[in-house]
Amino acid sequence: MKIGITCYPTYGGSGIVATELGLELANLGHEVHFITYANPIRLDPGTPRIHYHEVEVSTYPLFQYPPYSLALASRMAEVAERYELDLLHVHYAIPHSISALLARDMLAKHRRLPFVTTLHGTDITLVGTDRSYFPITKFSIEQSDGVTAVSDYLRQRTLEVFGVEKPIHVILNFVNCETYQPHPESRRLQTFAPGEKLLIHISNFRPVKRVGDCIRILGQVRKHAPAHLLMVGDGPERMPAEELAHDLGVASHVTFLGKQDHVERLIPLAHVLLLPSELESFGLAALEGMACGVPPVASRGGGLAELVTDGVDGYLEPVGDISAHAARVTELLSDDALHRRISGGARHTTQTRFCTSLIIPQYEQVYREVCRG
Ligand code: GMT
Repeated sequence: MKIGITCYPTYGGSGIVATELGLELANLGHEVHFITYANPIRLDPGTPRIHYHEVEVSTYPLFQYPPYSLALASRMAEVAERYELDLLHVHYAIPHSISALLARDMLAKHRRLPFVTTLHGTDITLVGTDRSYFPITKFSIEQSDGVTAVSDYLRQRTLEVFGVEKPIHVILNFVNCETYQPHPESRRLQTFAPGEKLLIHISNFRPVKRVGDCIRILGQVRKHAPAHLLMVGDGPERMPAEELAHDLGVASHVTFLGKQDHVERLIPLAHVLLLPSELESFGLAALEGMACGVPPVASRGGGLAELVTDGVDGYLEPVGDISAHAARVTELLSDDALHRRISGGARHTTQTRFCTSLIIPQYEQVYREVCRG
């Protein structure tokens, strides 16, 4: 098939899922056209059957807000026509779904161009419920030819919040089990903090991630076990987290690495992955950790419970309960047998439920259905 993919090409989970999906589809022989305002971060432009079309948004003094959604819709229609795309697949409803709807209508006289919307989380739980976007998000879901959600939790929330009657397919996120692998030797030889065990947190440092909790957890863990925390990513909560590390006297035990392209090289160095978010519709970072045999200690609730089985392949604790999170991390750092068991469980869960080969065919099936009409 010839598939157009649109996503936020930044360090968010939805952009990463969209990019990895495009790469896997190209690997399976499909022709994939990314239509985005910048090259997605994990996309190697030299990959066979991958094409990249930039959306240029020109400004004009009249525009206080340049109309990106319209520029995107024009580009989608143009690329679809020129390359004879079979469908568009947009990731994150706002505004991609509306742009796809416009592109579909623009071409309606000449060709059929169905579109699939994948809901990722904050497009429903935060932004979509904002009054300014609620009606148009609901409309875009109803108008999509196919809708998928990355967890059953997100599917339920969408049905509750928007009251839509559209069937929503749950297609869980996936990870490439060859790229994301354990490396016990590199863990032993890590040079960030020789002799100490590493904790890792990866996110876009938005308030929903509760990055300050990672620092507080480290503070408590260090009372019982030598540990060093790698903070990967960047965003509005980074500075407050750096200040908190100073205030709690643990600044020399935290390394802020900023945005990193190859997290698959960093994660295997760690013993535990911290994800104390307020809410995750899925929690892709936890899955990437599990694939590398790095057990997540994460917040209970949302979609994380569809991924992590408490005490089997990671731990789930109440949001904001620093002592509970810290106690689990301390156990994993101090008890090698326990760590081996949970780490093995994490890798096993990934291989049996979340590897690309298990998930990508589910997207292909949705594509076939919407193309049949
Ligand atoms: O977590 C973010 O702020 C980024 C956001 C996105 O859309 O880029 O992530 C969402 O999508 C990811 C990929 O499907 C999920 O793993 C994350 O759980 C979800 N984030 C939230 O629900 C907060």
